[in-house]
Amino acid sequence: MPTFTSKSLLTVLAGAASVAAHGHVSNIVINGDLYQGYDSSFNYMANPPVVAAWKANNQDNGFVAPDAFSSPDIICHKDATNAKGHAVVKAGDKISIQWETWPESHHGPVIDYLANCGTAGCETVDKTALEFFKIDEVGLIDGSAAPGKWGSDQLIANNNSWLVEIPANIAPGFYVLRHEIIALHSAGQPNGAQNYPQCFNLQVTGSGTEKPAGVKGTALYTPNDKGISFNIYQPMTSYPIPGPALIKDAVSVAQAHSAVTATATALTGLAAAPAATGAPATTSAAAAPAVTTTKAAAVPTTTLVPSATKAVTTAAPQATKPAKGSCQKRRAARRAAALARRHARDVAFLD
Ligand SMILES: [Cu+2]
Repeated sequence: MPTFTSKSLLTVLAGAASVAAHGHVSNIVINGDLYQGYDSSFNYMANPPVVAAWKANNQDNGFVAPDAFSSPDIICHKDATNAKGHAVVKAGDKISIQWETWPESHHGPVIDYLANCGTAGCETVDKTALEFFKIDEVGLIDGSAAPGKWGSDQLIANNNSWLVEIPANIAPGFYVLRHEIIALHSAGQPNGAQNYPQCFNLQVTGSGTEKPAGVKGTALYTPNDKGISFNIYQPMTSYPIPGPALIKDAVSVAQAHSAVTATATALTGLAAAPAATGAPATTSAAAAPAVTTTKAAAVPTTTLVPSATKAVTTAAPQATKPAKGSCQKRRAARRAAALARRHARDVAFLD
């Protein structure tokens, strides 16, 4: 790992933090239907669109560090608030999660969880009460040559997208999908892992009966977990993916890229999903998710629509600016700035 002592160099790098190529999820695709993610431009709109994605204070595409694993920030990213809408998916169907970009240097596992929101739905649920169960995980794929080939590398190779299947036996209802990449490029240092959780509200349809037990978001990880404190700059034979064990019905799917055939609008409220087939409202009646239909069969070859929703972060992240007169806030800001500097350095030199 390079060490830098030049103050001016650090200053330059700190400035790079706002333009560094980190990521967030720009949309999800279910049976060809594209549901928009949360875009930071929504923060400046009087009437932002209702989306299935949770809002979070990660305009800098930053991360949650291990020292925040017991804070609510780890649940759905910093200061996250409930998505106002939800996407509809039939149990057994797949969701393609599209990141706008992901830096190659940020090697690590890709993990997906669900948490049931109960009868009140996910639009108002208290996030600290959610209990997440794991439905998908890909960690180290090949560790023969450091820093190894990881789930994150598979994601990049798959056009920065990740395919996850909602287990067919999951009971219908409202769920939060918590999708996460954990970047390990600095994880050999204390508090060095970087978690990038992203949340979406789902209405799962179908006739499943399973209601797996889960773990509160603030209890998913600890800073000392073997898969959190981990050095990737050495040959590796295995990697212990952190978090609870996969549920028994979890399905491992081959990564593929979903074609986009329509743009869907997030639904609101607690009404039953529109079509008995679980097909989203915007697709035609013929678009049953069965693979036998000719029209809607997912053909994982077409390139995704160009991301018109790509976030442009021009302003430097000001969230770290301390309020006047608060010692504690100033200390937190200093720490955040130090983290941002380290982050910028990581990207500049490891990318
Ligand atoms: Cu980073």
